[in-house]
Amino acid sequence: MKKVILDADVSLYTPDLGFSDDAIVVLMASILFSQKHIDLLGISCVSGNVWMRQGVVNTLWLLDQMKIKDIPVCKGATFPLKNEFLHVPSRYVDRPELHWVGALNSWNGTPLLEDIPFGERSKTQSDPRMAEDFMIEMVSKYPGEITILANGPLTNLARAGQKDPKFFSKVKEILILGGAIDEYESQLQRAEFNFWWDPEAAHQVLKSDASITLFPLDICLKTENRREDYYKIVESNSSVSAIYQRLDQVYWDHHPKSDKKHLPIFDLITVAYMIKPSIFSDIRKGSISINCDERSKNYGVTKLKIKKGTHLSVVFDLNVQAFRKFYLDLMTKC
Ligand SMILES: [Ca+2]
Repeated sequence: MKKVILDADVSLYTPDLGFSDDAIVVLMASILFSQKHIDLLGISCVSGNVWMRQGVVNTLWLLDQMKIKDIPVCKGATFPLKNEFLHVPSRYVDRPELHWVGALNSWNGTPLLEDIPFGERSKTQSDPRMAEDFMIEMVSKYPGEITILANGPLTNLARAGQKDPKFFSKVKEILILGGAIDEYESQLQRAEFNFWWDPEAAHQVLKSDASITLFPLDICLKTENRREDYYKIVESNSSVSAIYQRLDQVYWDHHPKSDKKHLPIFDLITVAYMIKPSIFSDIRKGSISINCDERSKNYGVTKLKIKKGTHLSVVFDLNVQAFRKFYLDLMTKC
């Protein structure tokens, strides 16, 4: 059975997108763990879409809903390694060129911790180990066996690599959601959020000797999350239907007139690839460079250089219908 650590910035819902894909990934990982498809060793939290502490509260709440008690949830980094603007976040808020500022929406001079908008926080405590210590301990115990799903900024992984220089060589593979390749040039004109949040961490992880598969915005934007799928899950009476219904209610309370039906859904990609790699295609080997010049407006922007024989694969395409089927099967039959 695959041994897995999920490292993520777990928000619960996003006003524009409805139920957050970060939260869905925690549910998917919980289901795969319950159905004995993976051995989920733990979930480590990092700031990004929400502040790290909020991610811990959200993750513990989600695991409570899934009646899972024995998965360690670790605290990780609140701030990025270096990104000095982010250490003074007020300087970033309201910058028009940024589409999404994530945790910076909850900032008034300090990272805010908000209540769960429905129900109570979990009474379960987080694990006493810090994210990087937990990851180092696990890969040392199971060298060459652990898959890390890195669905948020890469600060925790970079810190693990700084603390244990052999950390990356002991990981089996890292599946990373981050960066933008062609999409940046063509439409976005900005860095992708996860890498923008902590460009130095992304740089350190990508230049490590770990076996890495990267899922940039280029492929994320091809995914589809449909409202009709959402209702199929709610109506399936599966173990996640009630959670979907509650979060859906929050979405509609905020957007009573929204008619958005097809939206991309990013974070599920790493889970889908781990379980069904045959869904994916157009995989290119290469090396990635990241702009780590804080004075540049392209801070955090990635460039791919195609090169054979590197440890880094970048995935550009997927079978959208097969991806939807994988997601729906998992969520409606659990
Ligand atoms: Ca995320």
